[in-house]
Amino acid sequence: MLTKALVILLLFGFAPVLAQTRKPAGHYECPMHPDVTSKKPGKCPKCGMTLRFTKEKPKVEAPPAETPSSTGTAVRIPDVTVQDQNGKSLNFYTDLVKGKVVAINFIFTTCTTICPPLTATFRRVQQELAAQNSSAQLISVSVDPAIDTPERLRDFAAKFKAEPGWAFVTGNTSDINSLLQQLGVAVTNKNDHTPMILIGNDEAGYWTRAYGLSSPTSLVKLITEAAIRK
Ligand SMILES: [Cu+2]
Repeated sequence: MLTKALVILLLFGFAPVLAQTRKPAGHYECPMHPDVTSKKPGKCPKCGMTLRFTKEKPKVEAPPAETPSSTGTAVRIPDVTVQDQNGKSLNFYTDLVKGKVVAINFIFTTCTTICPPLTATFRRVQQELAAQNSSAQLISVSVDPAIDTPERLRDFAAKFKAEPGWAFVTGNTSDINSLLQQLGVAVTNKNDHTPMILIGNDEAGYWTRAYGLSSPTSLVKLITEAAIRK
């Protein structure tokens, strides 16, 4: 029965199948360049990263039409409860993002691949921002909240000589997962996490994405550009 039904549905194309069974539709997308999409797996022609399967977002999540952004990325920052590296409880949006210029990256402390260079890059970004008297804040969100306790994040922050103005955050798994999801960086396997950085000016409603392993100078430039948006 099922096979016959499938054959019939295949004959009539995929659209009716998807509509009738609500199977998740999707496409492959570059974690760095969401405008790069493909029906097949492959690599991003812009940055060479492996394209990631992305479920088509339900229509209800469509961003409000008036949201301005250079990349067309609408970012709504959830106000979930998080803990920083000092064990302080914070509301992500209200305490860390509201009214500020921020750069956010995504890390986990036991990562042996891209997190150390991502964090070292952020460290240099912080130094360059300080040299320019910038008030931009840095945020590193753990994609492994079950393991990354505030204590672990504190050690990690110390290892990379993070200065005040750089929050390392963790929280309960469901809060962090919903945060990652809404920021568009959720992954099923933490080892596949994105080297993407989100740079935003909350007051201006301006958000852009950057490759987290770009040169610190080019990231600082993007942050400075975000800061002067009105
Ligand atoms: Cu990593």
